[in-house]
Amino acid sequence: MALLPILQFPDPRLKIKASPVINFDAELDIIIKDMFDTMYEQQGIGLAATQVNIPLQIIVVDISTNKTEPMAMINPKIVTTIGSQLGLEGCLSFQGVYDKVTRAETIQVDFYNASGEKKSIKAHDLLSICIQHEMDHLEGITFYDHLSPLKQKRLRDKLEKIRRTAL
Ligand code: K1U
Ligand code: ZN
Repeated sequence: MALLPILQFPDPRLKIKASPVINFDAELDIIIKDMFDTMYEQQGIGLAATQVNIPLQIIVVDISTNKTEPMAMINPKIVTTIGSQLGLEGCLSFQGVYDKVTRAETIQVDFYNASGEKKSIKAHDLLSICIQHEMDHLEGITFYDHLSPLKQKRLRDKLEKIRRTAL
């Protein structure tokens, strides 16, 4: 089992736009396995390759309570969105802070699985929020970028306090 270090805000590498995966090979399988290990170890429900300093279009998600619904999505594309929802979000690159973000309620996502097969799913509620959050990471966007300047300042102050007391 390999645990990957997670980049922490405001690391500039979180702003890098990820490139499409071209080779569906053993190296990709290792990256995906390490990303799941890292996500589960951190009690996350999602992780984007950008967060572990791999600038490729790979996300992993599992919103189940007992780690039974792992899904790796390669080169994901949102093809349809319906409605909107306001949900509380966290991020493993912003440990200990949460805020509300407006996202599409339902999305249809086309992607490739680790074997290079084309797939499509419809996602609602938390799964929809999580996939949109992770796909944002691939564009170099974090949930912080969705907040107002005032909320961004409050979040930065809270992060600073958390990190200061953790030392
Ligand atoms: O991208 C990440 O850093 C993972 C992030 C995904 C996410 C959580 C909540 C809403 C949107 C996206 C996390 O998993 S942070 C951990 C967390 O806040 C959480 C864990 C379990 C259930 C709900 C939230
Ligand atoms: Zn995140």
